[in-house]
Amino acid sequence: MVVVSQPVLEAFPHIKTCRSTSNVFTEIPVVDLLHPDAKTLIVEACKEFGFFKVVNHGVSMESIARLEDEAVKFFSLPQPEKEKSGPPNPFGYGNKKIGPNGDVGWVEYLLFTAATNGKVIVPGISESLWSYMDEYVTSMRNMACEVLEMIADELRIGPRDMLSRLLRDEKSDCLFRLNHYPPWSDLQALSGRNLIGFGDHTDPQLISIVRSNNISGLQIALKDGTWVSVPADHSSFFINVGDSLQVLTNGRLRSVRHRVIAGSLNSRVSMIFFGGPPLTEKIVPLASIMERGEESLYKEFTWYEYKNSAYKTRLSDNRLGLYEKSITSNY
Ligand SMILES: O=C(O)CCC(=O)C(=O)O
Repeated sequence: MVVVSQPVLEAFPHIKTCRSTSNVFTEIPVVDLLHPDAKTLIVEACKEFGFFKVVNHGVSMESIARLEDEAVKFFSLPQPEKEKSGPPNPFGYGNKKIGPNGDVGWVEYLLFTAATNGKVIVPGISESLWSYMDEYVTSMRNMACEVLEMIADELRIGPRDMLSRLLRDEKSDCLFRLNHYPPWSDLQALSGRNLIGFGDHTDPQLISIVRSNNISGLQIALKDGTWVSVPADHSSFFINVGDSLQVLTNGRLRSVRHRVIAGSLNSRVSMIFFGGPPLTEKIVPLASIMERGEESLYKEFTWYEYKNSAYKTRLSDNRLGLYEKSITSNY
């Protein structure tokens, strides 16, 4: 267990707290990937919440557990050992500081590229962690592509691989992240408030797949802005729609704002695959989705431009706002 003390929090006074919410997301859409109605349920969930849970996914619990064990081993190393894998520039180990613009959270993490054409070596990562990660990332890319193909089918937007090709491309810009939220029970000063592990944000990519151990903490914002807690389920995956998929579907699918609350008593370990397109890809509403006379809600940009502009903002900024035209969506 990682023991934290009051001076640690004082050294990071910008770590935010929030009021506890008693709203549990009980109506979370659950999609059985093998069910004949899966694609319809996925699209409904992406329109309403930008978020759903996947079961019957075919990823073996053994491969997930192996990776989780290696991640726990890494995060249990003495701090100076972990620091040898950092700072994240952008890949590697980070502690409390998230990104370059002053965001902090009660989290430590490892960030890797998940490109199909080779990896960026991070020092201090064991052979077994690399190999379990490779295996896991391959399963996640396949799952993300399967979901994107179901979306393309259901929305009738041309060839099935219209969206998934962006993640299969050898220049795709996918990422993989391991997060560890240490317990903070000895921080008495919080007096009933919750500590933010990962501040609220939307993911800039097309799609993200989150899996965690059985400790809750993930929350999403509903359309009306209410925050709801997602009950943990270590054997399932949670899928988020990202900003790029919202743009490609001209607002039909909703990029979901989410955050993580760090638990006071138990460590949370999560693993997230972020499906991003090649840097040169234009992120504009697909011609095949637009109805007659429908206008794009967004100004044109490439993934490279969007990624760079997102990198200059704070987590909670409305990054897509810069690219929105002043037209109201019908969806
Ligand atoms: O740790 C999690 O469950 C989600 C974290 C997250 O949203 C992120 O890393 O972008």
